[in-house]
Amino acid sequence: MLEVANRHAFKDWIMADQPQPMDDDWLVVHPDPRKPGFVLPAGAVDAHCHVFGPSARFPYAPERKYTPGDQGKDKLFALRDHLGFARNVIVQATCHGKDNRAVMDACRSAGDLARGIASVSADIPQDELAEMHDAGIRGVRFNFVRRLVDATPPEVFETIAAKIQAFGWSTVVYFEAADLERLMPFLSTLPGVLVVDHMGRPDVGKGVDHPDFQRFIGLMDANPNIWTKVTCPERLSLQGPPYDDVIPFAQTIVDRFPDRVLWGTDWPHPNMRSHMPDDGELVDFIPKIARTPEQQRKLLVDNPMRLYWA
Ligand code: 0GY
Repeated sequence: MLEVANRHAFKDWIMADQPQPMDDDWLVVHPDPRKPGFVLPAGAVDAHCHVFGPSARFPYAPERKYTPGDQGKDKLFALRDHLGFARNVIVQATCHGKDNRAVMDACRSAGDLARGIASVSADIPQDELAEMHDAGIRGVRFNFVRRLVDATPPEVFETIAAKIQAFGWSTVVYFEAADLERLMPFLSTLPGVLVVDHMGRPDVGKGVDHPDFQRFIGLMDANPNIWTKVTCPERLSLQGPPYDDVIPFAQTIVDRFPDRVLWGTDWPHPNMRSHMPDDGELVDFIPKIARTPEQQRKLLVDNPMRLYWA
């Protein structure tokens, strides 16, 4: 009974004032994510999620490439509790540009239960980085996906990478598989841990043996500072739910690099145009890619805690 009551309470909450994205060709969040069948290990971290606004308080950036509907920290934290996560790593979404106030505010509100990843300019002063660190920021994101951001000169990234070393932060990098060959030499020069979003976005239609995916595996083999998020089957799948075509890719990475993988929901799923995933179903994808309790504990607890809470 309680379970059903909780579920209804959650649905009422998530549906309240459901904002429409201002870009009309993508979808709002799933209205009624199911309670996952997979019970997450104690202390599990959703290590890739976002907050959108609310825009009245945290306006979207003028240079954004899409305009979402507001999905603020309260809804993120309600989803965290509903799914059974203990913590979040909130990644600055491109719609907020380099204004990190929404992420910092969410981190401050969560206390020790959230960390943030920021987007910054090369001229950011050290005292602003220190203030971000106090708020819970533990990394920056370098985005190479041209539909999301204008191109950034490599020297800008190099300057930022040098500045954040004083804080022990890591760097999240987002690119698509076809760009890896050109990016590899540059990535290899960056200091500190690099966390590649969504397995480098392989084209799953090509199979795990394709040179593009093997190049990514080779990069992780060669460079122990490179981690990856085995995330976003909903973006990578050509088949749609339950995303079986993505399993071999994520399984390969988890089996080979169990100590350098992270997992996250990607809620509220920016730019999803094909379908809006059920976050409970995404959680139920985890045991298909991390098949032993040990792999699951590393993926969901040990690795994110070591990287973001140490
Ligand atoms: C993701 C993926 C996307 C968007 C962003 O910051 C963003 O806007 O990351 C995307 O459109 O592929 O990881 O959220």
